Amino acid sequence: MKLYVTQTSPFARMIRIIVLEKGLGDRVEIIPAQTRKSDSPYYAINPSGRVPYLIREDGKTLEESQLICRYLDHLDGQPVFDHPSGDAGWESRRLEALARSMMDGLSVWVRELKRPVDDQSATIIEHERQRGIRMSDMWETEIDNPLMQGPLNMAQITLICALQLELQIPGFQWRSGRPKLTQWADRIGERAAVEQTLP
Ligand SMILES: N[C@@H](CCC(=O)N[C@@H](CS)C(=O)NCC(=O)O)C(=O)O
Repeated sequence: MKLYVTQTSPFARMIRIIVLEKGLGDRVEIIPAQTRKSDSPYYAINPSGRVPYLIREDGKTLEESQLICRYLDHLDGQPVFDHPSGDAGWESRRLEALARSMMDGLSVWVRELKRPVDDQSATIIEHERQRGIRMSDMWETEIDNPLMQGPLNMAQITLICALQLELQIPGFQWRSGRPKLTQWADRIGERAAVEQTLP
């Protein structure tokens, strides 16, 4: 299989974590894509121009990080990142959605910072900075949830990829005054698959 990524995309990083966690390194070739450039040759491979993008062994193609994570997790018939059944499943989905919401906002912020300084919107940056503060406060409370403290799951993978966008966004200073979230991120950050996929 071929997996198209950029080294800095948090969405693509989630897939790279799954590849390592599931020991799929021999089956998935990771290929850097040139995104956000007019006439990029990548557009002939993926018309949307986005990453992550997976070309399966049967030639079918998949976009969207959640779908690709799920597909790769199910390849061996022993998924470990599926949501549990019943009430725990709703809780797990709720947490994943919150983490994803945070990542979506931070991705807008990163995208803005990558534009030429004169083209950047101070309004958008401030809007996303405020969202980042509110959501970091929320996670300082939610991080006590047993699903965030138990075995690695999609909510945890999404949240660590979002929080570690601190490496790409100098203004995203979420650690100060949030000791529980800091301790959690430092612990998850030591996991081999997380460490090895740092941007
Ligand atoms: N909802 C998508 C988001 C993917 C996405 O926004 N990828 C960005 C990189 S972080 C991208 O490829 N941007 C290039 C573009 O917009 O042309 C997912 O979860 O995979």
